[in-house]
Amino acid sequence: SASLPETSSLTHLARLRWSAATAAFQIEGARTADGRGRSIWDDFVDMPGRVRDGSTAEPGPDSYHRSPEDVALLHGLGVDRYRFSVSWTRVLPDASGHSNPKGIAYYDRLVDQLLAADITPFPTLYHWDLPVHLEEQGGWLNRDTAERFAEYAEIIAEALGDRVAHWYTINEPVSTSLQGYAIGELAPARTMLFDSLPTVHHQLLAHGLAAQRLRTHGATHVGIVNNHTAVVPASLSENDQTAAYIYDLIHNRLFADPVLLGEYPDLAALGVELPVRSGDLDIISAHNDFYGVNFYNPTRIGASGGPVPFEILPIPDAPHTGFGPLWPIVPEGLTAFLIDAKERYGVHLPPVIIGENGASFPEPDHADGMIDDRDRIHYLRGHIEAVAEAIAAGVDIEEYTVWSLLDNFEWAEGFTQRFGLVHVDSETSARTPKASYDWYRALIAEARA
Ligand code: GBH
Repeated sequence: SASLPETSSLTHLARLRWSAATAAFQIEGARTADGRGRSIWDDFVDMPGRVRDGSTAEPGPDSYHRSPEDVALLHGLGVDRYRFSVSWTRVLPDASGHSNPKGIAYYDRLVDQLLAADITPFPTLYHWDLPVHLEEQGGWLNRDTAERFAEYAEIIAEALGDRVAHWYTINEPVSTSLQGYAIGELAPARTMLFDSLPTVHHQLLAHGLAAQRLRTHGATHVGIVNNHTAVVPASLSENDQTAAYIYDLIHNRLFADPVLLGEYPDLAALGVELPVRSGDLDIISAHNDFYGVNFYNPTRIGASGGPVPFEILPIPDAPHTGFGPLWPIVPEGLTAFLIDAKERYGVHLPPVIIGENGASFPEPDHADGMIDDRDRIHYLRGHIEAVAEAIAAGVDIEEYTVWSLLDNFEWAEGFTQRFGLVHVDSETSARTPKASYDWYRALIAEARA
């Protein structure tokens, strides 16, 4: 079960960079250490009943105190790069005004530790942890948040830009807009449905403004990272096809078109308008050194008569992850998405970076010896082969990243879902590499050979 992809696939993967990912709120713990300010995720975890297991992201991996262990694990894997995120409220506890030297020093040390291990630091500026101070002023509904974000980008680039040239700006704006502001599954837990759409434009504007600042501090690799899915209509009926069209519009094109083409898709089908000002789209589309794609699964869509015109359906007979039947495992969906993107965006598609790909399966809370996570190995092998297929079909792909290096705080699912190559005991923070860790290490070595 632990076999590597076939030699023909490995040939296509020879020039790929390899990485593993985490995010600040999911791994750092230490929510009040050294003057860190509160984010919307602190509020979310403190609201009773919001997080499945009632956990608060602490201690979890406690990477704020254990980053040398993380870097040693990355070094053992042999990855080229590490995707982590910077906590806005460690850097600027109140979102503006005074920066916090102790918070910045944590990332400063992490960057030095990575460089000493010959790993390229590839931070994400924003992985969902908006300062509460800004949410109180409307959060991503408020255009001013984009300007505050650019100021934060400048401060962290001033601190790290002499050593860091690779940056993701914003992680999955679609998740923040849809899960955070439209249906309330994620922070800030608002239920505005389509009234949440200004949050799309303001996050994309924030990406564009931050990219400008990063580049003035020596950044050479700057891009956004969007969550994408291959949309499959439930049937050939006109209603299902229309529903699938709308889902593709709001999940994929709404976030990719402005970044890659400098224009929003026609939203007439939704009857909404975005708060776009003259010049915004030039800023949003100006710099794409790469295009970040997080991919987990395809999405089968049928028509619905409810408040939203579509419904997500299981894919009959597909195996699924620990999240259940709505999370089918269909690696061909990744190849299909990548080839479609190349056809849709043509010369406007820069090299693609797979910024996240991975899966959660039921696993024990305590690791008595190595965890034989063959389901995860199977998932990863399938998706890496899918990347090889896309490369063979002519898609320019620069990097593949596993979500996640570590078992961590899975947002509203708390510690109940495990995505790591490394098992983490959420009480003791003890790290134990799983079988998938050894498998990924062998794959990276083999692909380079
Ligand atoms: C990403 O969210 C986030 O960027 C990251 O912080 C998060 O931890 C990660 O995905 C995992 O959820 O993987 O097939 O078991 C994207 C939304 C929703 C995608 C849950 C993965 C679980 C299905 N995620 N989904 S599966």
